[in-house]
Amino acid sequence: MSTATSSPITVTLTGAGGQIGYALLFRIAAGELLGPNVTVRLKLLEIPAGIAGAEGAALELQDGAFPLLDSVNVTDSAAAAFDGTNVALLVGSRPRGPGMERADLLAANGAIFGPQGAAINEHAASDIRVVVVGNPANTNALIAQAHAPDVPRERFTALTRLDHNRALGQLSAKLGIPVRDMDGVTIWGNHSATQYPDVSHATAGGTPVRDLVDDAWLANEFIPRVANRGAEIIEVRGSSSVGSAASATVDHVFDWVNGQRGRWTSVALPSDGSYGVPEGLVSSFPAESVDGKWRIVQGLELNAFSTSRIAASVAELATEREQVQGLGLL
Ligand code: NAX
Repeated sequence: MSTATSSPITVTLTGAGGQIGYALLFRIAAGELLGPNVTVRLKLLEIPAGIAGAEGAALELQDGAFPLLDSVNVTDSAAAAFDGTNVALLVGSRPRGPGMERADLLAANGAIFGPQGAAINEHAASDIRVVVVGNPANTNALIAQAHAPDVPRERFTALTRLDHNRALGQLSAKLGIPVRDMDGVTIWGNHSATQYPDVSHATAGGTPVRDLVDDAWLANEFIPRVANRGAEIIEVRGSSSVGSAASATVDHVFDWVNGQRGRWTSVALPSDGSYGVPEGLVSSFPAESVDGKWRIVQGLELNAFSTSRIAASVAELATEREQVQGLGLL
């Protein structure tokens, strides 16, 4: 039985009327996002077309009688939604429609994430932490961060924890070793098919993964499977990842706030220049949560294969940054 011990934390969820939002809400209300003793005020931001979905979810939250849930507010106003926010989960975004070019997609999402970043800058609590889930997640996070000049930039992150968890799942299935005995896996770069799932420093049951698998399996099966897992899920279940995406979002925030549970993870955050990634690009790195802050794991040696794979994904991020700069979104 949990006993609430803290004053409420304000969590804002955008896209709360959507699929991932629905899966996230019940885990947040159950105390899995922040911990079993933390009470939560939920603010749900939707566009007018999604308000009914968010309101329906709010009714169900009421019916869940969650002891840790203080209140639920549904709004289509970003200013109201981010007022006093401590944790922002930016899930709502504009999906790519038929015939839509990538530039159109970036522009449509810039129109969402720029104003949301500005509203966070103006209204959120001083300890605001942001995770962007809505795609293209890394560049959406970059846009939001650029519109929040008063917020330390490392408070803006994008989700690559799902890719990280997918990598752990694939390794576990291949080696017959539980995920809890894995360490040192990294997702580098963009949350896209160019991402680099890297096991060069990984161990499974204490043994280096490189001693347990061969190069061909890594290059031809593991890396493409992890990088394209989202498409595989769509093919098999007929719609995109929902429960696993919500679960990874919970993992990301829980570790950020409460500290690492033993091993490093993967987080997309504004580069400080580490590993040659141009400063400011929101790129995935190996990271540990220390005293409530993400710290990039330093000093890893990168072989030629890793270097070229990271460079390819980072080049894609740099192109996206140029495109949104060209559109006047930064
Ligand atoms: P849904 O289409 O089910 O839900 C999206 C919701 O966002 C809708 O209810 C919509 O009304 C709302 N929305 C749109 N614009 C908004 C705005 N300006 N403010 C507030 N709400 C807004 O999509 P869902 O399956 O929930 O996926 C959400 C996003 O997550 C998509 O962009 C998707 O591509 C992305 N994903 C990211 C992943 C990651 O690992 N980073 C993995 C899963 C997922 O693909």
